[in-house]
Amino acid sequence: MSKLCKFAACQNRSKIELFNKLDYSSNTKASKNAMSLGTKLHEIYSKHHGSFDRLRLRVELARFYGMVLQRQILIDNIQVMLRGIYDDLIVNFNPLTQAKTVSLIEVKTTSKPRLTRQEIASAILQLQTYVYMMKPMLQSLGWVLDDTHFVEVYSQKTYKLIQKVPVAEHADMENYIKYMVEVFLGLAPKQYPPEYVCRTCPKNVKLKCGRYLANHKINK
Ligand code: SF4
Ligand SMILES: [Mn+2]
Repeated sequence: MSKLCKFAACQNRSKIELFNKLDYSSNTKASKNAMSLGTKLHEIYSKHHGSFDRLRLRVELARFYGMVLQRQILIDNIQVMLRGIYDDLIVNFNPLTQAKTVSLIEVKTTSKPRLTRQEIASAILQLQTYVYMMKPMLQSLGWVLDDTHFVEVYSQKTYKLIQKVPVAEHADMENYIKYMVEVFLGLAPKQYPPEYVCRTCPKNVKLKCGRYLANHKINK
């Protein structure tokens, strides 16, 4: 899911990452450490957000739909399979109405002071895709989705929450997924990001990017 949702930052990068087996063995030790620290932080995060309702709902979801959630949709005769593991959720309680609603959480970790605009855009799209994917599942289990969900960004240095972005449900997710599919199939023109975005693109992706190769000489 996170590869698909890089679409919001660079359409070409998400296509390359989704449809190629990329060799990440050239990743530096530092980036590997950052990745495993990211995974660890995700775990620490979930342990500290325990409420009874949250745990109950997580267990119900896993029991009925499995650990890896998936939803199949048919768009213009093309089968699209969304698959992924959501990060977390919170169950909100409104004492006035006694109503409980569910907000989904997308957790990101970073060693930088903040995520870039493109990284936030990808995280928002990822969260909205999970909202779209999980809405019928939550409804079937008798839960109501809240209007607001959150992207939470944690520092890999201090473990503190450094950014919290409220996110609404996507207005027309089905149409947006259709657009992504059209771009991947070459039926809609691919939009490229401004060139400064390429500075944070991994080398093994750059080596497969036509625009990058056309503009730069790369030492392989
Ligand atoms: S090098 Fe730039 S244009 Fe190419 S995939 Fe990476 S971010 Fe996208
Ligand atoms: Mn995450």
